[in-house]
Amino acid sequence: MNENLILKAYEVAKERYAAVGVDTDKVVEKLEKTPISLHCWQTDDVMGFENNDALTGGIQTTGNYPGRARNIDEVRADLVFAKSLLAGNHRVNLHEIYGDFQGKKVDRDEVGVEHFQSWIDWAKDNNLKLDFNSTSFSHPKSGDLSLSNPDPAIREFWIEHTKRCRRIADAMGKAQGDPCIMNIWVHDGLKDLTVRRKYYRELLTQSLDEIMKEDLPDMKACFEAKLFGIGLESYTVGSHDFYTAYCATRKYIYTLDTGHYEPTENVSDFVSTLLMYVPELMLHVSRPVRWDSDHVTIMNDQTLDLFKELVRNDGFDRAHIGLDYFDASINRIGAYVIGTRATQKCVLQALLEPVAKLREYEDKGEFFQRLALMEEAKSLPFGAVFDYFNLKNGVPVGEEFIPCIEQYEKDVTSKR
Ligand code: RNT
Ligand code: ZN
Repeated sequence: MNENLILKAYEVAKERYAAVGVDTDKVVEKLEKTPISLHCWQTDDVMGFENNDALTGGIQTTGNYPGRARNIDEVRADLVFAKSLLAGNHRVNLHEIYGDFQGKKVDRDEVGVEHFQSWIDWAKDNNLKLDFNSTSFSHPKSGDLSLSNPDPAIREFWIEHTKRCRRIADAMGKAQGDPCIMNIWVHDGLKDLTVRRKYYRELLTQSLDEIMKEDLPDMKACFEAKLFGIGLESYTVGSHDFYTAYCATRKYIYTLDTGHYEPTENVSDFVSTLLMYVPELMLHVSRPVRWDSDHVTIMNDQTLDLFKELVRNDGFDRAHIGLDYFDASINRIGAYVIGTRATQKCVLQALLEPVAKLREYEDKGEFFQRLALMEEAKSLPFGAVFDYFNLKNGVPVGEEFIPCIEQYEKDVTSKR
C-alpha cells in the first residue's frame, strides 16, 4: 500500500474526528493496548490432543477445508503466523484438551501444571499471554450433565477437573504477571422437556461453589451462559438468567458469548445491567447465523453495538475480549485474521464515537441532535484510522493480508 496515502488519509481523518471532540491518536494507542484472546480451537476444529475425534457437548464444526493443525507444533505455528498479521499484543486462549500430553493418556481429573509448562514457555517466547478453559465436552464421562449430574461420582470427577484447571490458570497467571482468565462453560442440558429444572441448577451451584473455594490470586474465573446445545435443545442448566444471578450474587465475571442468545435479541442490551452487578465481563465474540453456528466474526451491527454499549457506559476497561468461533470450511488462519481484525474494527469505531457530545445532547433532552450525530458518526472515516493503526504496527494494511495467507497455505498448511 502507498504509505504516504495512508498517512495523508489519516491526517484528514484526525481533523474530522477532532471536530467532534475525538482524539484519534489516543484512540489508536488504546486499541494497541487492547488484547484480543485468540481461541486456540480455531486451528484444529476443537479437536485437542487427547486423540479423541468426536466433538460432543452440543457444539459442532462444519466444513472440511484442508490444512487443519494436527498437533501441538502445528497449532503453535498457526497461532504465531496469525499473530504476525495482527496489530497489537494478543493473548491465546487454551482449552484443557490442548495440554502437552506427549502422547500419554492423561485423564481430565489427572491434569496438572506440568502439562502446560511448554505452553507457558512458548507464550513467554512469543510475547503472548494465556487464558484458559476447563473442558467438559468430548469425554466418555461428558454425557448430558457434568457438574450438575445427580450421580455424585460423575459430579466429583468434573469438580476435580475444574479445580485442577483453576490451579493451572493460576500458574499461567503467575508466570505472565497478569491474571489468566479461566472460562467455565459446561454443556449441561437435556434434549427434551425437563421436569427437575431447579434440581440440576442447585447441583450446578453446589459444584461451582465447591470449585471456587480455593483462593487463587493469579487467575480469574468467568462463567459462560448459553441458550441451548445441539441434542440439548429444551433445557440448559447454565442459562443466561442462571449465570446472571450466580455471578451477581458471588461477584464473579460473566461470560457473554454473542452466539448464546435468542437470534432476535441484541446481546448489547445485557451490557449495562451486567456492568452494574458483576465485576467484569468476558466476551466471546462470535457470529450466530440462524443459530449458535459459530461463524467467523465480522463487522456487523451486533458486534458494533456490543462495543459501543461498553464504551458508552464506561465499561470498556472491565471487559476482556476473546474470540469464539470454529469454521472448518475456509482457511482456518484466514478465519482468525478476519475475525480479529473485524473485532478490532468494531472496538475502534466504538472508541471513536463522540460519546461526550452525545451524552451532552441526551442530558439536555436534545434527542434530534443525539440521533443526528450518532448517524453522522457512522460515516466518519474510521477506515483511514484503521489503516494507519495497521501501518503504524507494521502489519498488512487492508486486504494485503490475503496473499500472505495464500503463501502460508502454499508453503505450510496445504502440505498437511
Ligand atoms: C460453547 C461455548 C464455549 C465453546 C468453547 C470451545 O457454545 O461457546 O465457549 O465454544 O469452550
Ligand atoms: Zn463461547
